[in-house]
Amino acid sequence: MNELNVSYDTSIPNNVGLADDRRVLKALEKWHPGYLDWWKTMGPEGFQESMVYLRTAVSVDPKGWAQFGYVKMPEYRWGVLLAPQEEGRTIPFGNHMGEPVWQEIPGEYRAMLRRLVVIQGDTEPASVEQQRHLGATAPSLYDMRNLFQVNVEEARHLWAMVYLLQKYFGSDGREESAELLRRRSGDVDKPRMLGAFNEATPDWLSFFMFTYFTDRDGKMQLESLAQSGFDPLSRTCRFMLTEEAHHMFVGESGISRVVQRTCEAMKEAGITDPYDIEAIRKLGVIDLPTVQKKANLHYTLSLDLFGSEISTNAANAFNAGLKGRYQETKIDDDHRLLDATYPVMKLIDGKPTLVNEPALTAINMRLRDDYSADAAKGVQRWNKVISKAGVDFELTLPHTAFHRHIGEFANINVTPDGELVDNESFSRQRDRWLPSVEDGEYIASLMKGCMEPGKYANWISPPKVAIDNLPGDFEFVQIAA
Ligand code: BYC
Ligand code: FE
Ligand code: FE
Repeated sequence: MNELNVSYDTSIPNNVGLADDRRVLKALEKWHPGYLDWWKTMGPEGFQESMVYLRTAVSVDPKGWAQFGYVKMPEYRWGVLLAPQEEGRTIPFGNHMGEPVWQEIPGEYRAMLRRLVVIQGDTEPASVEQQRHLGATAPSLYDMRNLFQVNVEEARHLWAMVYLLQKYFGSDGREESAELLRRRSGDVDKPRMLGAFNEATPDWLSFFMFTYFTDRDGKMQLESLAQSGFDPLSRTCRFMLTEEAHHMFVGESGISRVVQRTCEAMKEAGITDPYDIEAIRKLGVIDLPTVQKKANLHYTLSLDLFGSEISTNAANAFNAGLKGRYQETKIDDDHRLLDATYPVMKLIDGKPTLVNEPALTAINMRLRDDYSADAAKGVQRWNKVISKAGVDFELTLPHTAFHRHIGEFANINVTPDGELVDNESFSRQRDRWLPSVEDGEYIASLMKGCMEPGKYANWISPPKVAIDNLPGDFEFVQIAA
């Protein structure tokens, strides 16, 4: 079998030889109906009968892995795809560094690995649930298509983790796979596992922020898991990363178009003060200070996803060779972190201060730093749009101690500039830093579906380039009557 190509000789497209792996095939076939039920009840609301112009993975060859075409979402071919096995790959870090990678799970690491796979798997359907109401208010057919593309691919990422569970974790894996379909984002009794995945994604500005900031946590975590000594996990994450790039593009270009449109409208109306919120909102666009507040919210919720700055879980996973660092193989050190230190942000005398800590327990902090640096790049590009339009305003990322619920800064109040304040002072100023109820209501008032090919809602610019070399007025979704 050519493992670059996907075979369709079973009900589940795959490049892992499922046709010859009856046990796993059977387990997945048993899981499939429950999955489809989940998709129909918790996936995108409405539009399930519409033809959506989606890309589907048909190969894992980096050149030309996807094929575009109209599909009804429930008929999307969710497949199990692993990047090709690398000949002679060795474990790139930790206590087993230099040993050949594992094709089966070493018994002593089973529980740790299962936890990582389950947490990763849990986020994927969670995001689909969070975004399920957005179709009806899409600002264009192009954006609607992007939403649904992200949704079907996150759902495929669930398949990716469920495959690992079913293949390598026996009856525990089957039980976990069932649980992944039972938990629900935001549910009081059966919530999703990580904080950010139980928050609402109430409007399209949040959707763009989520795909920019939270999908980027996905990128960083997948990059770290792609380093894994457990080769099937590494290979599955490597392929997921191919899809991930588009999710972050949707977020970055989405915010860019929002910002662009606001600046344009201000210019046309002769408004120069970006803080003249009343006047700007009369134009039916989203004022830049509100964009900043949404960024503050989604960035900080995403920072929480990196866990505590100091973590023995992270150290154990690193030592075991299960989860590495971002671009592990490109880092110039011993890859075991025997004596290394890393600067960790801590609260000292009321000030967030960098303190050297053993690098091994500071793995989460390091990944979070790599994330912040990566996230800052898009913010710079948004600022270029603003300055080019001649508006005097700059978007920034808040201090990493601001609005945190996990780790060193969970129980204190810090301003976006990194200054420690008391409860009362924080509450008084909260609405200047984070979206207020009123901001939410204003944004909600703009959210009306715009469903004619080539038309875009007033609060967002058309894209400079759409997808698959198609023009912006292409009928990206053929809405079923
Ligand atoms: N919320 O040692 P600690 C994606 C728990 S996103 C709730 O500080 P650790 C995607 C933690 O579980 C990527 N609980 O942290 C994006 C632990 O509990 P237990 C998802 C939290 O373990 C968009 C305790 O606190 N993938 O793919 O070093 C759309 C102490 O933990 C949170 C992964 O995350 C939280 N935020 O690091 C779709 C990769 N943070 O076990 C998809 C796999 C911590 O003591 N996961 N806790 O009861 C991991 O590597 C790690 O579990 C974490 C946490 C990085 C999440
Ligand atoms: Fe994903
Ligand atoms: Fe994603």
